[in-house]
Amino acid sequence: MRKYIVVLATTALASTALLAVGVPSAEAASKLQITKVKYDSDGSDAPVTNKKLNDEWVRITNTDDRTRTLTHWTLRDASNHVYTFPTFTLDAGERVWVHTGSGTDTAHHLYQNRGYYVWNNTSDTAKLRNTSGTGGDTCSWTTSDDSPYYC
Ligand SMILES: [Ca+2]
Ligand SMILES: [Ca+2]
Repeated sequence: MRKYIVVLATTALASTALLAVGVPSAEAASKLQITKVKYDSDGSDAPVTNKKLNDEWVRITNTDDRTRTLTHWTLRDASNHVYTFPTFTLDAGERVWVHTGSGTDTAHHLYQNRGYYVWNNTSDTAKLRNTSGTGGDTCSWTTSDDSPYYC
């Protein structure tokens, strides 16, 4: 019986420690959030077309009340395929869609100019990082679904 109680106490301690680690991090404090991801473009992946590549995207929202800069920030997948943002700012409350394929960058649409899909259809993680390689936001998914995924 005594051993049982000790185990319970240890488990409680471990849970508390985990909670403490999970609380306010730079990530939670980020004002630039990955809010939506369409990781599986409509229809079959093959044959690959630029239209389908651009139907694969990550949406980033500036949740701050002031303009935020994304210049030279990075967006990467779990396999470390890295996209580096060009000179770019996002006004308060605005959103930008980062498409996988090619196109002309605008105030709300950026293009990674890739020749193949980058976000896995079954499971993957999108990581947004600042110029120091820290902060930003992360979004993970583990289900196959061609509907946009809300992070
Ligand atoms: Ca995909
Ligand atoms: Ca598909």
